[in-house]
Amino acid sequence: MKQIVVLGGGISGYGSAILAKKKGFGVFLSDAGRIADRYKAKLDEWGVPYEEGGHTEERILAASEVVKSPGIPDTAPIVCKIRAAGIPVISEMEFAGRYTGKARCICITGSNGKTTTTSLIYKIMRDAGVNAALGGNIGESFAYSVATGCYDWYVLELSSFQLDGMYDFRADVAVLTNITPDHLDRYDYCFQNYVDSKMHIIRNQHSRCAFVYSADDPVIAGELDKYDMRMRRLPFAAHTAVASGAGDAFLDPDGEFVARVGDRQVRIDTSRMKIRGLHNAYNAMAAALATLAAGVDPESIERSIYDFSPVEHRLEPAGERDGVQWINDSKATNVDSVWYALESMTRPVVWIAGGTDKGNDYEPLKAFAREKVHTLICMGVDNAKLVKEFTGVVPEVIDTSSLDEAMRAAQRAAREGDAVLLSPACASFDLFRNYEQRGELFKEWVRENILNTKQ
Ligand code: UMA
Ligand code: ADP
Repeated sequence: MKQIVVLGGGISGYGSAILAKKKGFGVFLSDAGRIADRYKAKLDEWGVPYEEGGHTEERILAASEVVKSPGIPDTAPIVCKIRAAGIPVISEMEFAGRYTGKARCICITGSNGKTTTTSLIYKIMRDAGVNAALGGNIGESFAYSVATGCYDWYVLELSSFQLDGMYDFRADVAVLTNITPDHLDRYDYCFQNYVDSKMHIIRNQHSRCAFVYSADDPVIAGELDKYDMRMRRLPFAAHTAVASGAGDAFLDPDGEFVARVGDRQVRIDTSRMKIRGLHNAYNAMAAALATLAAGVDPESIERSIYDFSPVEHRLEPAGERDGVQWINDSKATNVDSVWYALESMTRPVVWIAGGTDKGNDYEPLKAFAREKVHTLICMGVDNAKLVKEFTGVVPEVIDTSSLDEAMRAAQRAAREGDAVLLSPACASFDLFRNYEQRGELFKEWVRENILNTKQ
């Protein structure tokens, strides 16, 4: 009997293990750390043997194939040993992709905009009555959905870590939002390695598949000639002229776009969308093209796009009082996402940034900072770099070391008509558990100290 070993007992791992069990393989799950009680309960329920607190080499090296959780780097000693033993290592996506039957997949990747675009595509599909599941780098795992449900479409957000272990998997519709530097620590600090990983999204695509991508992105443009492009190419753009026989989308300077696939088209006035900014116009164009390619009715797509609200922690309105708007963009953990946040601001800005710097180059943010930001509040354990970079660029730079201190400074600095924007450009691990907690605490502070106080 084929023996599957699953490395990692988080969301990805327990889903893969349950799927392996369901498919009748011998299965063993191994986690170097602790497995959460809720995942253990699921593994017990399905009768999957597991270990935690370490990897037992003999059992792991007896595997015919290993399904590796995406958070485990290739440099982990156990992974090196598995490879040295000649045992294939695949990702959860590769594994689950073998058992989807006739279902088709829309797969979304990119450095920024994955979750927003994936959620929008999923909403469009569900609103149109399509039997679709959501998964990948968001929500429940793909493998768990395949094991426990029966769907016609899977809408999958894919991180580069998940794309890395995919070989035979094929995305029927692939969406690539953009490629800018991120996660370089997992790619030998070589940007091209990360780019190659993102481009795996089009692996194995044939002429009936579709590839939706940003034609404005110079990195993607530089990659296209390197690949055999038999699929239908569906570019979207706001700056670069696009004309693809199969279909395309273009945002005109008045903020309207037409997305066309074959002879069906979607027309959107982006000023009527609930998600704002150029980046969200890109995300909406990508979603429109992907769902047109999947055969959804254009009118239904238009309705869903207008109805779609920002995903939590992504330029999420957190409330308004005394003419000051508070905006939670805690998910902006890199420079490019902050660029789009500042780009979308139509009011003077009090900008809260900082956290764990990932070797950021802040230069691209300086033009918008000069134009729109009157106060930068640095919120982190070590703000020296941010303070140095923006002193002289922004009229006022304030150094703080806790959320409460930062929020009080923001409250003092904000004037009627301003926006207070939390868009950190940094990871959250110095002061917070993760970006979600940072965003939650921001919103809670606004509720308690701004919205729920007496006038
Ligand atoms: N572990 C080992 N051995 C090791 C190292 C870790 O056993 O050598 C164990 C840990 O103890 C832990 C488990 O591996 O119990 C964690 O695995 P994981 O980090 O892959 O986390 P999962 O809970 O399985 O979630 C993963 C994705 N996480 C990462 O890629 C870091 C989730 O994306 C994804 O939703 C889920 O699989 C389902 O596919 C999250 C994420 O943060 C949202 N993604 C990154 C991002 O968006 O930037 C890429
Ligand atoms: P991801 O899942 O790729 O991290 P999200 O949709 O969660 O993407 O958005 C992450 C951050 O990037 C948010 O701050 C959001 O406002 C910003 N963002 C969203 N879409 C784009 C885009 N197309 N280009 C650049 N930044 C974006």
